Amino acid sequence: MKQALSIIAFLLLVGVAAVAAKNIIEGTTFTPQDIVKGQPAQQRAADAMIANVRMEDGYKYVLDNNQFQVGQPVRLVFEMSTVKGCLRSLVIPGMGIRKTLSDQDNAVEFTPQKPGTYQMTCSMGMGQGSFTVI
Ligand SMILES: [Cu+2]
Repeated sequence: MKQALSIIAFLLLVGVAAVAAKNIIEGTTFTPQDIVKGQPAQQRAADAMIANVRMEDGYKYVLDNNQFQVGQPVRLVFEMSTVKGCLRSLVIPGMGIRKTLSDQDNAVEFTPQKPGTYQMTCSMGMGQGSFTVI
């Protein structure tokens, strides 16, 4: 009897582990088909392409990754110690983004819908940067 209970407990554990493994695999797998389907950014947030942005030479927004894909969410994270004054007032016209960055809120997210080259500037047009979408 005791042995039978052990076997049942063991089978239950195996079942739980199998379901957990399946969830982990399905939750993190990202295939090209997912991009084509173009799911909403919220659902695909875990798959966002992250690019870090810092200012160089005072007025250049420099991205450590500046090529993105149509349909894949992008998260730009700004290194605020390098982004001063009006350069924190960020505009990316092609993505409909106009945002004042702060130390507490130093990122913007968007999902590119069309290939092309996109400009980013400060609200006065002094700071300049760009990225491409393929
Ligand atoms: Cu400016």
